[in-house]
Amino acid sequence: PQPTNMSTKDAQVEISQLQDELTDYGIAYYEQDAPKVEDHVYDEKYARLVALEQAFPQFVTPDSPTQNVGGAQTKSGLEKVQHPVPMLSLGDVFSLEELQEWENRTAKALGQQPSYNLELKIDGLAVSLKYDNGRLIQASTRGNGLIGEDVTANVKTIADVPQTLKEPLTIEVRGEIYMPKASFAHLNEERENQGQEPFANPRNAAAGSLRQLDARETKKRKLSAFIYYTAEADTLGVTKQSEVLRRFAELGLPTNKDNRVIGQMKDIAPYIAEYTEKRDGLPYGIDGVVVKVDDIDSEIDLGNTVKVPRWSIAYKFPPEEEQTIVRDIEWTV
Ligand code: NMN
Repeated sequence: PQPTNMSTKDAQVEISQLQDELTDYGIAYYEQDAPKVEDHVYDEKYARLVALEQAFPQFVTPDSPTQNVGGAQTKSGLEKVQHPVPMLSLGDVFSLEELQEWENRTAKALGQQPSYNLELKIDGLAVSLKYDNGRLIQASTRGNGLIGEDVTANVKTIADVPQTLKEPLTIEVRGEIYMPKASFAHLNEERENQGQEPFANPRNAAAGSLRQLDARETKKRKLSAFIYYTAEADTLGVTKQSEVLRRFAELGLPTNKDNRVIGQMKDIAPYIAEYTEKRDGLPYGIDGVVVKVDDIDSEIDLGNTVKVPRWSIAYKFPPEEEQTIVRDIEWTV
């Protein structure tokens, strides 16, 4: 039933049940790198919980998955790292109509129609990299957004990630560590040959590989990276997200070159169509398109909720037919 047609009692029961269920899925996904359900199942339940909590805000608890960035703060053996600027999650939408609603809210809050930078949503996990005078000094996972795990030694084995920037900058940058499709196929084949459980998808394989206690193991896994964010654009001397990406490339950081600036939201449709088509042929997995307000001052004006930025949203592709994960689900239940 529509949340608005529900009795308070029924809503309370369903909200509490969804909160528990999604928390449980989150632990398997973020902490154990072994999801119990496919992403679209999680996303549908999450969207339902958001709708219910909106209609019955009295049942929003501080520990609801809608109020928390999901992720392990530490795996035994990995040190904890504090994020002075929280690492957030991203809101998502599943249709052009929802994108348009998001754009309406954004334009209204800004009092004008902004330009957007479109980026591919890489199916990996977020990391923070700290450079001091151009030297890589720390790498960490997102964790719960405030506290993540120290994976410096592991990240240093990733060929794409420069140990030294081309300019001696002191800056924190963020991006996605991912496992290319070829590495993923190879790794799973090897695991199956050794009687180990294969990873459900490249994202979980990347997370499992990055969160190793022995960096030599990470090195064997052939991870890659795309860097896409900094809260310190002023250090780079630029004012737009699209320029941040260009500056990253100048610094020698790996960036994805498929971004595009659009002047109005309706121009997103051809981009989505293009990458829906190109998706299978890309050497890495993508699960959607990330829309970011291009102007950084506007981003700062819009700010963040406790969980997601207001200046960015992910459009997620419809689920793919091929279901490698199904077998894993049968094993876990
Ligand atoms: O929390 P972030 O990194 O923003 O990622 C959210 C994404 O992670 C969503 O797209 C969701 O589909 C996925 N996820 C999947 C599961 C699962 O059990 N398959 C659990 C938690 C998050």
